[in-house]
Amino acid sequence: MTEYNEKSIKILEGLEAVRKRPGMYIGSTDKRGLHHLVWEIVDNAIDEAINGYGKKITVTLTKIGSVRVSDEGRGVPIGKHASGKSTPEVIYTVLHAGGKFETDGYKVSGGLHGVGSSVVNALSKWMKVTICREGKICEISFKNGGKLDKDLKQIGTTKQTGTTVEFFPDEEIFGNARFSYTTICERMQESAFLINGLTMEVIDEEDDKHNTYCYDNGLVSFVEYVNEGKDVLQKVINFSSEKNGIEVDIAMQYTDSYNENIMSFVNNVKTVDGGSHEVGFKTALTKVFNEYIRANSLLKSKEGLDGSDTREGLTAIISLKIPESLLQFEGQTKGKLGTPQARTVVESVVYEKLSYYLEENKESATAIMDKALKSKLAREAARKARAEARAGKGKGKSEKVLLGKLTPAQSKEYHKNELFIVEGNSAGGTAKSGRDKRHQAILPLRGKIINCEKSTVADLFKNEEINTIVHAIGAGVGADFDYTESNYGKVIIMTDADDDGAHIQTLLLTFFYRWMRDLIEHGMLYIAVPPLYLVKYNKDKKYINTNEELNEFKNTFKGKYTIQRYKGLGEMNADQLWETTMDPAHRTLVKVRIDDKALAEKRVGVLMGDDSEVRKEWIEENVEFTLEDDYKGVGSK
Ligand code: 2B7
Repeated sequence: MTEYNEKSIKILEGLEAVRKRPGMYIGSTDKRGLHHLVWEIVDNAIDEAINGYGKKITVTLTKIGSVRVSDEGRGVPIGKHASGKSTPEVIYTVLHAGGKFETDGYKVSGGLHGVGSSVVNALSKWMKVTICREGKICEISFKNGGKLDKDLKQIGTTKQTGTTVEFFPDEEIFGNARFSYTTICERMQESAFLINGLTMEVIDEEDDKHNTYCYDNGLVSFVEYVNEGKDVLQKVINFSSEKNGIEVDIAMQYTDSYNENIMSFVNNVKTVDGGSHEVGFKTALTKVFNEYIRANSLLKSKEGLDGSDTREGLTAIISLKIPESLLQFEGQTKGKLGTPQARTVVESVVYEKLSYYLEENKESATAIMDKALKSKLAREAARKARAEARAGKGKGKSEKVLLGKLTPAQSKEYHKNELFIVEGNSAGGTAKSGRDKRHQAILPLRGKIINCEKSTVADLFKNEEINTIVHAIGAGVGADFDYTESNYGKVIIMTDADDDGAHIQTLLLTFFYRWMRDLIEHGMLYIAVPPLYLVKYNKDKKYINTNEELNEFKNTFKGKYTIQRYKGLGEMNADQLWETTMDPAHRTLVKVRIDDKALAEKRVGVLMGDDSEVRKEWIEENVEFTLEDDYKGVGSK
């Protein structure tokens, strides 16, 4: 390990740079950016834990809106730095101040690798750091974007060691956005899954609740967690190995669903865009399956299984530890592993261990192979159905029936066109009169949408509503879906702002998530937000979208007013619907995003599973959250 001393910290740049362009350092200044602050601080605590110091990290959301993170590590060094300042002052006020912080040659956690603390300080109204070390309790504080407030000072004695960082995000930068307990819990749980033995505690002082996460066999627990409530084909398969300095740890399990859910991490950082390790994993899977099927004469046709057949219903977590010297990331956001050795190592480990597993566990092997063979059949059937649909495009009778409900847009500039999927016929009619004919198409939903969580391709094609959507978008479905062929640049779900509307939203989201995921991943799926209230005062009026906004109005408005609550889209006339919900200049759209595949998977699972009580609860508590808002993310007409 590299000798760490006060001198190894380099002074490079001032914190003003961070305040000038926060996006450069934390990605954005929305809710995502706000939470990034927490991740940066927590990552330092995780690094310390992975280095072998401290097994517990606590994150507290305080009543006043600050966040406090504590670890039980060695405590940030408290000596003087070469510059004459205290080491903590340098760490928290100088950009790029960071000693080498490594174990066995690999960087161990994500974020800005130790440079994050000063970035967080720069974006905070105030920050307080408490250090327990060498028998002392010392404190240093900063205010107004990282300016020293009170210099490092001993305030007591202790036998313990560790660091506590509390900060209050600057409202000038983040507005009055609030931290989300759920978001923080989810992230801390994920870290606990990845680092065996690490205890993560999250406390919400305002709502007086807390959660603790700690796992001894984390990857297995991770997979069990994701698959909770689903029917599984076998116990979680788990194997780990080391080759050429790369450690591979994998947990996997098949469920009776039709979805593939592979997540990978490198040195505890999620590789959102996959990369060489995932390629190696998939290659091995296909090879092992086809060899097994040949050896056991399970398939007559010459043509073997497709890779996708071997991954249907699969949940897998791949976690790699790669020495820094071999690390290579690609892509705009550096979320894709490039390291070529990762591919060969994962491929050979999976090939070896999975072949062995199948030989040793015949019953599981049969269930898994059966599933893959069924997938092959379904895939071939879907391809045939699609070919037929294509051949008859625009001519066939069925096509006319299917598209009979659609009021198309006039423009041929597909990427500028928007498809509104509208709940109910009457709202559909209003939307039709209110829309911008050139670019907006209206598709009213009449019948019930099928619950896609439990359906096969065949069920899907039998459902008229789904069929109509597929035909209207015109870009295929499932493995054949190609978002570049979409007839619309935006697909917008427009429902009433009530329970039923929320249910329809989740059914539609499930469908898009399962069968047109690329539409979501390319930011083409949206949810319209109709107003909840219309208030009229003097001779003026104002539409209000949330209850908070209404309260604010009530508290600040002096004078007479009336409030009308909109129960549904149908209560608005065409002009009102256009003005409030459809007009790109004034409407609010929520862009549907998949931030976290595991969680999306879990949410969709919970939402669409058999238990309607659980579902109702979830919709009430989480629909807002599930849809992670990206307000005003609209293009111009
Ligand atoms: C790169 C910088 C940020 N640091 C140390 C040592 C321990 C340590 C830290 C930390 C977040 C919230 C509670 C090293 C590393 C600074 O140098 S940061 N623990 N925990 C932390 O930030 N938690 C350290 C070598 C010897 N002794 C202490």
